[in-house]
Amino acid sequence: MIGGGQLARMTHQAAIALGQTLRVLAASPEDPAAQVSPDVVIGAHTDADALARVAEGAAALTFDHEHVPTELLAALVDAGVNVAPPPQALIHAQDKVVMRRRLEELGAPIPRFAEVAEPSDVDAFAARIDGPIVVKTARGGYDGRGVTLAADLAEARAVTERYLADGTAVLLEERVDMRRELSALVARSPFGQGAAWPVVQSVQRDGICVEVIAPAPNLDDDLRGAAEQLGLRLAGELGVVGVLAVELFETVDGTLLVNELAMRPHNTGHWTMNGAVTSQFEQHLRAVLDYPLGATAPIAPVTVMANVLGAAHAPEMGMDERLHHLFARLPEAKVHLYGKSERPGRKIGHVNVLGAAGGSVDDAAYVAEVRERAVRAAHWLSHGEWTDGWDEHGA
Ligand code: AIR
Repeated sequence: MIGGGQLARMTHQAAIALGQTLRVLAASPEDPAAQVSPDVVIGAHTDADALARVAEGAAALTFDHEHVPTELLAALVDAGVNVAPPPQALIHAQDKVVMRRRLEELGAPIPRFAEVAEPSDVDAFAARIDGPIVVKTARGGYDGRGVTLAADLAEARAVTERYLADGTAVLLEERVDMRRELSALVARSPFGQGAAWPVVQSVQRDGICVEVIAPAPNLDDDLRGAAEQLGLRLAGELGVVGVLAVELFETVDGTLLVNELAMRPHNTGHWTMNGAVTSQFEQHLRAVLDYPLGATAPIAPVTVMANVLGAAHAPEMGMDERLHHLFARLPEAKVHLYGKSERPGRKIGHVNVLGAAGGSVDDAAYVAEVRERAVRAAHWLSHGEWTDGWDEHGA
């Protein structure tokens, strides 16, 4: 796997159960996956020699991020490496201009967008959509990086000019009036088998996913079906091998629009580690190795995932002690820590909490209670503070 982050770390965890060993290309021995895999190549994902070394003798080569340059992937394929997903699929997760063009061709629902050759294109687009504009870099962004929700036309223009001056390709999109964000997570094997997990709702703060509710509460049956079918259809049309996340907007008038694609395990699938029969990490490996795919059924009426994000000021209490107190208070919380240093806003772990049997995901009070526990647990791990003022020593 190219990349030594948390996604590689959790894929390694799943590989063990399949009798496999995951070799990782990591930037440093401290990377989350490098800490746990016995088979690590230290190097950059932009270095052809490092890529060749990590691929040598491997059954397949896959990714924990989308940043490997296209020409290096083509060279690996030419050298006979089984690159999964293949570069002609992966390009749609690497380059938002390519993705937008292709989705338009396929008739998938997308926001209005424009490619940009010169700053005056911003004015033309603004005149066409008559509403707020989002400026996105075509490549390289994640977790809100490379995305600007421009306050006005002047800002959209200034941001675009700055990127163009740096030689960074950008695209413009209309800012969608949305009810919420959804994610359709599917997997596809080279044999052509597809599998979809229930569509989930994600909650974002400052462009970063903070919470996922699985399945999405109170989702219209037609929309649920349409989102799943769209995910499976795109996986097939694009020739995806592995997990595909289709990030969606549910608009205020009740339609779906595709926001972004990712071809790897995805934050909106972390709930599957405890909440589904097959986790996204195992499924990604099954697909990449062309095994039959696993069952995707949820095992609780609702599972809530809350991210543990590094606090603005890391708490004095060490993570070990925070974990101790968390487990004492919430024995049902399933914690996944990534072994990362705590920087503000950085994803350092997540917590999954399953709702009790007999509840319904469309029951607002039932879901709110599970969310409250998951968020409380994640906040405690980030901040060393209980959101409800609990005193861990007094209890
Ligand atoms: N990642 C990749 N794309 C989006 C995300 N969240 C994961 C990958 C990558 C890690 O985040 O696992 O390796 C990088 O995290 P950080 O905190 O070091 O930037």
